[in-house]
Amino acid sequence: VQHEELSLPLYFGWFLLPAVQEKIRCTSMDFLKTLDTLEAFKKHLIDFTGKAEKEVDLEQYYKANGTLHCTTKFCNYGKVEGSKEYAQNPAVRSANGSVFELSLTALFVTPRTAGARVSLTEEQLLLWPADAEKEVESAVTAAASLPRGSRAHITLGCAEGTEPVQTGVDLLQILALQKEGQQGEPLEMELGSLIYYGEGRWMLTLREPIAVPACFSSFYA
Ligand code: 2AM
Repeated sequence: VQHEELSLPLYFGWFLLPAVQEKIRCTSMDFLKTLDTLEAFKKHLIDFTGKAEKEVDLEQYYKANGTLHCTTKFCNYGKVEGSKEYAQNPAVRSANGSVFELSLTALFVTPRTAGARVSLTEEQLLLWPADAEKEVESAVTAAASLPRGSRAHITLGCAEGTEPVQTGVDLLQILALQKEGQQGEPLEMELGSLIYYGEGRWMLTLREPIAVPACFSSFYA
């Protein structure tokens, strides 16, 4: 047991199986390519560039970082509060190495991050830390009191200089705006309906959720 205490990982999460990594990256690239060419998106380009006339190539804008995964608990090798308790949770221990089916229900971008929303099942919520949403509480998200698991996502890419932890924050902000009813006309696209939430925030809710097999495990850098 003592040995285990010393070996807390950087984080726990669901790791997409190799066969679906490529598929999701393609779906993501297709989405970015389509978004890039939309008149509605071009109208708000300044959100991304800061300058009216500048162009942006979304496919180059976000940098991919490693294996696609959905973080459950960020532990930072035990430096984060609740890491040890999380690692010792019987549900977490018994899930280690098991394959789950994650449901991706939306794709979103902001000037900082690109991600996929993951809608967790009751069984998957057993592996979700109780305080994950509260950690990023801001005036916006607090007012919305979003349900547990709302932060679940896969980071698809980050803009230069942005850390991946931002993706979940961006997602929670979009969901809070959504809950407040702050949204324009949805744009119907092949994959689903696209809504602009201001300040460069776009979310495409998928008509058909994408099911992806993912292995629950811990990650040590
Ligand atoms: P992500 O889950 O949005 O991709 C290693 O940095 C992984 O842990 C990344 O996947 C990252 O973000 C996640 N991460 C980093 N810092 C975090 C934090 N403070 N809270 C939650 N997740 C974090």
